[in-house]
Amino acid sequence: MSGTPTRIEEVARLKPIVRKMREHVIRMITAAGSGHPGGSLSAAEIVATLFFHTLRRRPGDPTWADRDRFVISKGHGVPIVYAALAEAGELPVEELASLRKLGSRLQGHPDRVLLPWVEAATGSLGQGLSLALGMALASRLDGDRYRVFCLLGDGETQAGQVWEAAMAAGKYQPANLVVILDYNKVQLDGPVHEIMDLEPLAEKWRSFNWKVREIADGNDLGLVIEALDESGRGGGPWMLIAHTVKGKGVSFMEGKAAWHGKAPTPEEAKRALEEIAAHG
Ligand SMILES: Cc1ncc(C[n+]2csc(CCOP(=O)(O)OP(=O)(O)O)c2C)c(N)n1
Ligand SMILES: [Mg+2]
Repeated sequence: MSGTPTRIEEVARLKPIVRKMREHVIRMITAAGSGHPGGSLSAAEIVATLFFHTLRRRPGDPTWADRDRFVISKGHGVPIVYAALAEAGELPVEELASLRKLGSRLQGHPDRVLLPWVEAATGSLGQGLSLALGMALASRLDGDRYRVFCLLGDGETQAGQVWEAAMAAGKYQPANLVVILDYNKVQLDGPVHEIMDLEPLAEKWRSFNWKVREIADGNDLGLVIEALDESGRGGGPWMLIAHTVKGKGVSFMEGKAAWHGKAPTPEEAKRALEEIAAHG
């Protein structure tokens, strides 16, 4: 067969990659003895689609000037990015076990100096969208040579700086900025709607002059691919509200704030890996 793959073919190609990424997340956080499984697992389909379908990148060349940029603003979720880089062949799989170790390139939050595959040091929540907006405006000055994608957490969008960036993007209208919100409904210590409800969320972003599209199930590869295909063609700024499940793929982690920032025990990791292998 030749030509552009169909969406069904892309889903079939990405599915085993997503499963392996989830396995890497469990293994590396267990080896580290600390980390954030919940928000890494909820974003697996989004990050896999970006790295293996959407982003224009050059293997082995992290600073290629025309690469599409991806800023993971919810920096604590970076294990899912390390997992994608390992599957893409940019990081040795064995290195994943060095997560959060002193001197490792794989810090608990991304470090661009140590690891140029990540675009920005993030993890102080609320800052990544401002960085991404700056990159998108720079791209426009450079003749729109690259696109900029940014992943936000839902709890993260309670930070005021997110709305400053939202307002600035509404004014400057960077066509090549695409933001994906990992709307997993859970933040560090409880449900988002109880701590500081975001709703009506789509209306808020629309009123800031953004194009808004909801992804009814952000853990459904076909829906994620479809949304990124549309928004990746320009016409932004785009806000894709992806309804996801925190801890997706591991039944005892799903929807539980307790698994926001805790490593599984070796026994829990074994159960998690069995489930991912069975259903992933
Ligand atoms: C400015 C700032 N305040 C607090 C924290 C601590 N913190 C780390 S993760 C987190 C919760 C984030 O929730 P959410 O955005 O919903 O992340 P996800 O569910 O995707 O893991 C908090 C408060 C931080 N990293 N930065
Ligand atoms: Mg959340």
